[in-house]
Amino acid sequence: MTLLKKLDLASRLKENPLLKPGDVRSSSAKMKVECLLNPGVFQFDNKIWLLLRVAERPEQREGMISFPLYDENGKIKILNFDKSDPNLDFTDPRVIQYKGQDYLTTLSHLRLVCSDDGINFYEPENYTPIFGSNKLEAYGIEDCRVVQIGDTYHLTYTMVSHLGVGVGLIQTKDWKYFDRKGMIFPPHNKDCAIFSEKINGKYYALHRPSSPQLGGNYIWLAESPDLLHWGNHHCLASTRQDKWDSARVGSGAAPIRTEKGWLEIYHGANKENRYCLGALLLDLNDPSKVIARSDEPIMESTADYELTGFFGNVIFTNGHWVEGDIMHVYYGASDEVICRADFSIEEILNSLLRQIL
Ligand code: MAN
Repeated sequence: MTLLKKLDLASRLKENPLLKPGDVRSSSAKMKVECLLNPGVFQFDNKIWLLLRVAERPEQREGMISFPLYDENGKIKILNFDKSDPNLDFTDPRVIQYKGQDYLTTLSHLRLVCSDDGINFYEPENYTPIFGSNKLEAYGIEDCRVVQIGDTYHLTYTMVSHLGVGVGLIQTKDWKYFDRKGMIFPPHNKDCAIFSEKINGKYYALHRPSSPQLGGNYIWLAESPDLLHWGNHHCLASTRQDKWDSARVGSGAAPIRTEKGWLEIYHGANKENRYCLGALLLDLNDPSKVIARSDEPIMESTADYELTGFFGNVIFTNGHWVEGDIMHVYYGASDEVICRADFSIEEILNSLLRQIL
């Protein structure tokens, strides 16, 4: 009898993809929604909510590349380039380079959708999107993690501009009024997830600084007295040569407290930009201690919608909610559509603890 290798631990919903670019309105008549991706997830008002990243650009004309950004007055400006221009590098569908300057091919904002069952989502009335609003967000805002501490939701998201990529913090209690706290981790940094509770009197966060020469794209831990000032940084997970996470790693949503430790779902990519998910287990009392880390991905692209799309072979998560042993993970597939896969927390923990026995 031939045993089929179980490819990953994820149970994908048969309803996937749950949301596609055509399912939400564009922010203006001039824009087209190109991708929906990487949602933050939270519970509010007895519903499950996603804070979607909506990536837009104008309808593309033959032979041209057109994309939006905010000018110095916060107004949308469209840049147009002829594809035959030798100064233009557009080999990556996500970024272009022109005369040494990097731009994004789409402009992202954050949009709220909600649901009673975690499967069928709609845009509620009277909740406004969150747009980039200052020069550090001139190329948009992306990939927001949401964590609730007491009655306050903390949003950590990527701020993008020609000055670099950093982490912004926004706080809200009602999802109507947003208190923007500015940049909490300066460039180059992204993938920041705040823990849902203090440990020994301090707040903790995972973050991902990048270092082009020494070091790389690694997951770090920081602590803070007030969520605004962060210090005592430790590197928790670096990339691993010749493995599925050889080029970059970055945290997903807030770690989940389990009896065995803090469980963190992270993404790892190799040199070919194939993004998979893995898990880290951190000590409950001292999260700078890594107890275990997945040797193999717990989820990798296998479904059609994960293999092809705006940027194929990508599974990227920054949001989940937990119901008993089940972790409902929402993820961007191929940087284009929103999907969900469910996992047994116990099964992930067993896969990690088996490795260290
Ligand atoms: C980066 C970010 C993510 C994106 C992945 C895969 O990590 O831009 O938003 O999903 O790349 O393209």
